[in-house]
Amino acid sequence: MPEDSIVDIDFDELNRKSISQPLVEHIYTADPSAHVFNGKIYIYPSHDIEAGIPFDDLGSHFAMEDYHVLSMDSPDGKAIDQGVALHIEDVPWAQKQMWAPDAAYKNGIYYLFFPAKDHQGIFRIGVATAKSPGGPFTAQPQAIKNSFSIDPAVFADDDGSYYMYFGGIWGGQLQRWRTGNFVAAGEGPLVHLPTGEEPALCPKMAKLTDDLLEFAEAPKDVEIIDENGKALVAGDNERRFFEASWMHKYNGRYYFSYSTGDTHLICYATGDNPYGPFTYRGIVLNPVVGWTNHHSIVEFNNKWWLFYHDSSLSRGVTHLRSVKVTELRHNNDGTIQTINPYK
Ligand code: FUB
Repeated sequence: MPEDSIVDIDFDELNRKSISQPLVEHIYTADPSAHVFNGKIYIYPSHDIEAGIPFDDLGSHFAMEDYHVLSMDSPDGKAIDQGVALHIEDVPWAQKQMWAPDAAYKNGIYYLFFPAKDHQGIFRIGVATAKSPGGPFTAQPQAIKNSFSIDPAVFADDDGSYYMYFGGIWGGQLQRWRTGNFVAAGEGPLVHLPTGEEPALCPKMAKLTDDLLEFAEAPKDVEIIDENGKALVAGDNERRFFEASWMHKYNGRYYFSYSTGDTHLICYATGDNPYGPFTYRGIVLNPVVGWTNHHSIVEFNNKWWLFYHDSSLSRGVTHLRSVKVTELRHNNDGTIQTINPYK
């Protein structure tokens, strides 16, 4: 990830123009996955820290070591930090970099899904369970079999099926799995990537087993197509997938949303079933301060909410972000109104 140029920003002015303020300020939080459990909003973010690791294009400076869960009675209420929900020292298979997590509930158990690098330096996705939504969570001893890359988002469909969407290119290593096996050789963010008119790398998805602890099927590509039915190409940086998968369902349609990474947008694509294909429809959120853009979309009290982050509180430090929330509106034709994070 290239360093963003932030030196010229007037942060006091920016914060005045911001459509929302950080939900908490005592810690840095990012990548918010929001869910409604027992009538309350629970947010599962990354917990950003200053680990003193130099910036590089593979995100080594995102060296997070634990997760905290935030809870809110309503989107305009106070966010309460529930404390440490899971620490990397309590995850036997994980070595470093606890990146964007997600959560789910089934049959009296709360599940935390999270990516981290294993002891070979390969991103895997793990599961931890708890009796209450704020944790503490107990990790499974091994990562999910055949899991790889980052940013799990678990979607519970109306028929009781659960699906995980995941993947991220560059630091998220998705490009190293093109053959189906991890290719360790070759350094730098751009190796192994398709280019130009080649089809873009797809995010991945898999149905979960009944106990939500494993994949019930081999991961499949999530195809994102344009209005003519053609797969988005690798050179289409303003529309192609980079990271930060999310799924929500609105009026019976499946909305797959994601970050475009180096063009800093949250985009969305719609389909008529959880496997896709999904047709590109537009932009959910324009770029925020900081390099990354990452979100979740959830319904609460008959309104829809976008949880997202920016680096305004840290005055532009890319790896010190803060989660925020704002209302999201669907138009009558099912499209989403694009949100500008600063007025
Ligand atoms: O928080 C670390 C990484 O930054 C996430 O996994 C990505 O989605 C990006 O937000």
